[in-house]
Amino acid sequence: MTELAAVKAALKTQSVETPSWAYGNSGTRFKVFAQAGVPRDPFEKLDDAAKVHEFTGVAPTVALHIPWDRVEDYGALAAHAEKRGVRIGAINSNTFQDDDYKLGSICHPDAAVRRKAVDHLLECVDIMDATGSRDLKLWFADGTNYPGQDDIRSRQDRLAEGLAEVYERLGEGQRMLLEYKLFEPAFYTTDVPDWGTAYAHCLKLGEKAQVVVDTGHHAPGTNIEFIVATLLREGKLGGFDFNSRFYADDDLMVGAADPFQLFRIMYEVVRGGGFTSDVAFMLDQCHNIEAKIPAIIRSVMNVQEATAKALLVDASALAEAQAAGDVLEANAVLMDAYNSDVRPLLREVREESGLDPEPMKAYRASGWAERVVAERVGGEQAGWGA
Ligand code: AOS
Ligand code: ZN
Ligand code: ZN
Repeated sequence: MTELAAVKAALKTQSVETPSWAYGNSGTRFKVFAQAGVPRDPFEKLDDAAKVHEFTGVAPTVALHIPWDRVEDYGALAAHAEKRGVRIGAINSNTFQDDDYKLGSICHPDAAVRRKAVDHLLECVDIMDATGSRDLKLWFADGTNYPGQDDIRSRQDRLAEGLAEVYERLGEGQRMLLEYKLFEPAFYTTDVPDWGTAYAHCLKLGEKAQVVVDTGHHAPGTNIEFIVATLLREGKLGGFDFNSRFYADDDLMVGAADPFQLFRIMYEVVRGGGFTSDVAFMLDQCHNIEAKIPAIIRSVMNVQEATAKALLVDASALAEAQAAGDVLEANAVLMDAYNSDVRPLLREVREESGLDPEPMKAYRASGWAERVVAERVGGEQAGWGA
């Protein structure tokens, strides 16, 4: 296989998971702008996600969020997904939208609230069983706002205890993905604020526990690709929540704010063998002012473009320059790949896969947007910004 053929083959195996909540209405705490034609239930979210897969060819799984995607029969939901040509991806838990969780969920000082939170997580594993989902994605809004409000160490103990109970419940082939976030909604301490804390808990729990890197969850200036390289080295990178940020957890389209950072991250993924391993490439975004399905198609394409550039890095030229201590040449090798226009290559990849080379145009021409506006009345709010 030529090098280019290998790059194309790799791009054809790529898969980007789209989140159910990105298809529904969402907003900031100031306003939710409702859009016409948005899904009215989880089944319709899967219909939209199937469109993204149909036009990109690389978005075969859809992350669910419980309770936003709660249904009577999860088997039927999974069957509906399959009928549309997609599968259920990660199950995202929600231990933050209930009055009981004011002081936290599995780190809460009251054992009864902790019980309720853990029970919810166990229910999410039941849903994984029913839908065939592999990953339980955990993000906790737990933390404190004021020094002295609660005991930092005791909260870590409670976290470890709750996670261990859920870990024990995981079945064969199921994983627990623990996400960290620097701050928000808590502002003084956050119980899983960084990759180190997430890593420490996952290490103790065992092999099925892995860390999730949400690209919007770091302090400005954090070198995210270094974190990615480190977690991959340790075999603890479970996946990504991709999105863009300018300020904090902005949840804008991945690759929109800083495509160079996305390239650097994807380069470390490729370098660390993460592209061919079990790393889950998920989007975690909300489309508050832009049309949702095209925004998700654009996001998937942005990940593809960054991946293509990362795959194009001339590894032997880079290694040679690095070994020779040729700083400028090593940097030039990386920048050459980044500055390549990979759009023609991706158009070819799509054509070879029987797809339209231009997913955005093909989606617009499909008439799906007009059809759902006519058919769906009274779309759902995703949950964010409610
Ligand atoms: C919250 O800030 C996190 O990014 C979560 O990953 C996610 O957005 C939420 O759990 C959606 O289900
Ligand atoms: Zn996230
Ligand atoms: Zn987030």
